[in-house]
Amino acid sequence: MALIITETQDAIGTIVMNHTARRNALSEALIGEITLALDAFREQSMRAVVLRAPAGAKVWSAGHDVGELPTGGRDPLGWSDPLRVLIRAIQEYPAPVLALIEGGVWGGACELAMACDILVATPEATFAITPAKLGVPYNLGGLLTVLNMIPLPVAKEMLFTAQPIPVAQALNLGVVNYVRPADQIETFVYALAAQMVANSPLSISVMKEELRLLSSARSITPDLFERIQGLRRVVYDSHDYHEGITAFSEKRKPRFLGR
Ligand code: LCV
Repeated sequence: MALIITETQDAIGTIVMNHTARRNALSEALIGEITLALDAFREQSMRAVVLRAPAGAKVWSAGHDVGELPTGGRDPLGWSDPLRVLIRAIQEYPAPVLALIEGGVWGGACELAMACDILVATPEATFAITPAKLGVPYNLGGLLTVLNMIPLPVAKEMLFTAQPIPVAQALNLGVVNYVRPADQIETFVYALAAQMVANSPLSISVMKEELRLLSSARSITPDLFERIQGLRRVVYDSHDYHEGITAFSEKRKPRFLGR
């Protein structure tokens, strides 16, 4: 069963995440279909991509498929983790990717939305960054995506509370470009995409890549890298990480012991 719906029109490719039974949880299978669609759009020289859930969705995406997280002893968000692969695919796609957001955006799906170039959401949309709720040590690249989008105090609030923020706050912060009602958002997003499609695709793709390189340019020493890896290993090897994952699958609140 296809987990996405794709269409192309006027050099704009559309990907509808359509695994609604699992609230578009970003499973390896769903991510695989999205990345294949992006490859096809690149082949077809699509000059803009719209990433969305079905119209009227209450959940844009429930984030990383928790059932696919390792149960301990292995970095849950390593370089080759499907979510990391998807984030890079979006950031490296050589044209604007517009997130059309309806409903709740959870966990790694927040990073997916923030990896897009333009975010347009309905008034009902919410954003929750949830590693702390699961006991997950979010990875450095993921935190950099967040930090490039959200002022530090608000990023810390979102990371430490794991609670959703309303789209009005996201708009005030500049995380979201526009808020439009559900009955107008589709027309608005495709008109915005059409404006970009009419401009030079070479100029836009180069500027998108320059901005990606500039926003990820950070000096990090081997000592610093190894210290961070060690800190994160303590977490994903901990009782609390295993408890967070287990509690989620057992549909109960986790009991974190701080070890
Ligand atoms: C697997 C799911 C999921 C799911 N995985 O529908 O950022 S990090 O570090 O935290 C990263 C590791 C990450 O992204 O973790 C995931 C963070 N996501 C969340 O915490 C959201 C978890 N989901 C929910 O809170 C609810 O599903 C929402 C509020 C999104 C929707 O609630 P609703 O009542 O509409 P259900 O909860 O009934 O979900 C429908 C089915 O999808 C599964 C869920 O287990 C259920 O499966 P069953 O029908 O087998 O019970 N599901 C939902 N989210 N992230 N599976």
